[in-house]
Amino acid sequence: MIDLYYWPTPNGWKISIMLEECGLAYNLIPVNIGRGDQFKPEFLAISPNNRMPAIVDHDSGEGKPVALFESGAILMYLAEKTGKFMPTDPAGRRDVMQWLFWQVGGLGPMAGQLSHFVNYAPEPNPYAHERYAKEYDRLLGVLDRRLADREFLAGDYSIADMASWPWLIPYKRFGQSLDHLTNVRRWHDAMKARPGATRGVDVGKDLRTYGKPMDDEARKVLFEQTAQSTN
Ligand SMILES: N[C@@H](CCC(=O)N[C@@H](CS)C(=O)NCC(=O)O)C(=O)O
Repeated sequence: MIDLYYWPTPNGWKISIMLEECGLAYNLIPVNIGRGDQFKPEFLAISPNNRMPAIVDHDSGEGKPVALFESGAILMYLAEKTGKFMPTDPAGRRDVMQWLFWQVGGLGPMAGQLSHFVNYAPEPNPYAHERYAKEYDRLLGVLDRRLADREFLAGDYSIADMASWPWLIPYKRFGQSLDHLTNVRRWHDAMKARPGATRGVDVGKDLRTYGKPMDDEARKVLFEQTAQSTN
């Protein structure tokens, strides 16, 4: 069985989507990031960056449980474990990896910063807002051109799509339109039509705080972290 340390946000959805798509059994362990669960010692032992998602695979086949943090690493691990959603030929694998890394190093962080300045900044910051809005738009332009002559990001449906789609879902909330991005729109609709992907996004729906107004306690836990933060 796999323990999934999770809170329903775009980064969490990447892994719930993969687990649902693979049909793997898992045990959901909520990590309420607005209440500081990410700083509990038992969670930090698995995820020292105090971020979810994380997993512990008790059936790793390696003679002991495997613990992993960072969504990209978890997706690669699950793809290798199941032989699903990542090609095994070197060229196909490289293709998936470059788009997976594009997501974890680009689309995710930029969308996350945009979300911060659109939804959570205590006062308007036009420079930061515009900077991240343009960068998010630029990245969606890259995605749109990539999808111009293919159905999915890299070969068949893969972990690169599962990593990227969650950061498209809240596009309206980020003040973004898909009107000028025909290929992204088609891909977004194709992802939405996949039962496994939508089941993944619905995991822990009743716990969802993402997209709702944030209270002072959550704001303090999430936005006042420093090198000294351990709880
Ligand atoms: N690079 C990480 C990012 C994960 C991440 O940012 N998770 C957020 C929620 S979307 C989190 O756990 N935040 C807790 C905190 O900021 O303390 C990954 O891809 O797994």
